[in-house]
Amino acid sequence: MEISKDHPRYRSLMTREKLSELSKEGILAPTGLIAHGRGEAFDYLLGERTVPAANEAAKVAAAHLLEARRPIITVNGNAAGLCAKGLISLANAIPARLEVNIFHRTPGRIERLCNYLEELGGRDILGREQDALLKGIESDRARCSSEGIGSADVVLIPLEDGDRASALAAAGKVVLAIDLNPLSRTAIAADVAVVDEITRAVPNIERHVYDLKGQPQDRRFLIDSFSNENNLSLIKRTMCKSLFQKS
Ligand code: PTJ
Repeated sequence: MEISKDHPRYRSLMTREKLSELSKEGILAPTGLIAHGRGEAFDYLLGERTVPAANEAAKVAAAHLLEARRPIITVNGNAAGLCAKGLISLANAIPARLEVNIFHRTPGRIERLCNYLEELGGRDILGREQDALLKGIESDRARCSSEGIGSADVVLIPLEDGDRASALAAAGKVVLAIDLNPLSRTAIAADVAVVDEITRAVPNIERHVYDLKGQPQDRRFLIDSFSNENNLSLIKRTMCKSLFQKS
């Protein structure tokens, strides 16, 4: 479909077209399009920008990723479709491994996602072999890689569902979420929820990773003084304020 560059929602429309194509290719799950629409609605309430509370959470997420012994970044269809290159770049900066771990799971889709990341420069992608189980999850959605999520101490989960986020937290892992919905079970279960659009959040976390390298004291101070609950309250207040400004 032809979209004029002058259209005020050009970027959003182009992203939708891209996701629609990736859904036809089996990279994005069909319901990933619905999840994207929910995200857009919340982003509208944030003014489609990184608000100060989200930037603070991004900084703390970067601190955790640098403090981790075995950091892992999980990748699903939406995360890959929206931000594959950004996630690869972040993984290299930390460094961390990427693991394809999807909700709507078929062996073919896992393979397609791994190939997609590799074609874009991703290395040592985990997920093809899923030889560990995450406790507290019914069905094969519990499956993960023992080298990746299974043995990770810190897990960054962009756009994850609430069950898996809670199971990761119950397994004692530090859970860092990227989720535009501050009311979601994922955002609440996380140790750090970055309530920001993934294509802004990921390069922002990477920027903080570079800033915090060689600063272990700053990292620990950031981690110790952060409250996810307080941060989510700030985000919700920002959203409410924007609702009243727009009316
Ligand atoms: O590829 P799969 O099979 O793993 O499926 C991926 C989806 C996203 C479909 C699956 O994990 C799912 O159903 O997720 P949920 O439970 O709908 O949660 C997705 C969350 O991501 C929602 O809270 C959305 O608000 C949020 N979200 C959507 N788009 C963005 C986003 N957060 C940040 N940036 C976005 N662009």
